[in-house]
Amino acid sequence: MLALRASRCVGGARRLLTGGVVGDGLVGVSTVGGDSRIGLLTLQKKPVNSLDTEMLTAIADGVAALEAQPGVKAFVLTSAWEGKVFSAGLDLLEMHEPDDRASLEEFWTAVQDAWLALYTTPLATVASINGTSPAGGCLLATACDYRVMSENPKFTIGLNEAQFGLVAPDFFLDVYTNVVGQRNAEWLAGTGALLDPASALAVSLVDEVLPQGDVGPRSAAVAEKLAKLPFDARAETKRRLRLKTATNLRDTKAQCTATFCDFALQDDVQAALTAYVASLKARKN
Ligand code: CO8
Repeated sequence: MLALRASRCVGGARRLLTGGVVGDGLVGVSTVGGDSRIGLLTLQKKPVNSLDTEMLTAIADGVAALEAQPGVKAFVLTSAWEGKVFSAGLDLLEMHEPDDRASLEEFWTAVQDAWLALYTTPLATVASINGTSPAGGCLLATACDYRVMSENPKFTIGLNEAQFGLVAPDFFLDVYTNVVGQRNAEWLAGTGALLDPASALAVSLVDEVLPQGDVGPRSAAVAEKLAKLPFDARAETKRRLRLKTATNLRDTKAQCTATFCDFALQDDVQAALTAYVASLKARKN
């Protein structure tokens, strides 16, 4: 389990509020500006915070470490790659030509467990979306209680799976629908739309859009406000409101994993992944 590194934040309050690497793990666990009530979970896997099995496990462990830390009431989820990417989503290489079905099952279980950890934590959570956030990145953000996004129009957020021949799994769609509503979810996920920050705000996919430099401080301020509420009442209200969506996944984890593996191992799905991975490489050149 990751240890909380509050002591390493000394003199680093401003840096921690504005992004930056914390420690040497895939995920940094610390506190915001030395405030022991407000945790900071920093995604810091090079180069784009893609979510492979190891990263997903580190996220679940990071949430557990913050929950275990006495006094922590809320945390901010952010990326060390400020101005670039919050998370590029699930690691395409985990799904593309996997070694075997068992490794795919392990990966999908890690996706489920990381999401459940983030979605059901009794701590209050604020996503500080300081970069682009497609697909699995959007899933992480929508697991949080509040979302603050940078206004940079180059950044996008949404479930884009339909654009490249994949189907977003049920729990992705459930939480997306909870946030943007049925009609918006049908249209946006159905077309695989990635939204710029202003469009995301218009459908309540994010709660605030601010200049880059204000995103971290505002996220911390919202977390602070949430931390001041009576903890048990806020946490129990959250638990009740999220119970149905969380239970839907908890009760069907094995079936969800089997469905994902069956789907991902289809020839046409592997072909779609091959084409998409190649398009990312080609875009670079
Ligand atoms: N997984 C693995 N590698 C990735 C990913 C990813 N999701 N995204 C980028 N990379 C790699 C790139 O290929 C590149 O690798 P290399 O250096 O070896 O060529 C490296 O990371 C850096 O990427 P870029 O050069 O593209 O970096 P930029 O800063 O220019 O762009 C972006 C960053 C905007 C994030 C861009 O990389 C991008 O658009 N990535 C793809 C994002 C995406 O569409 N993610 C969806 C993943 S799928 C998902 O989350 C849910 C699927 C659920 C359904 C599954 C059913 C089978």
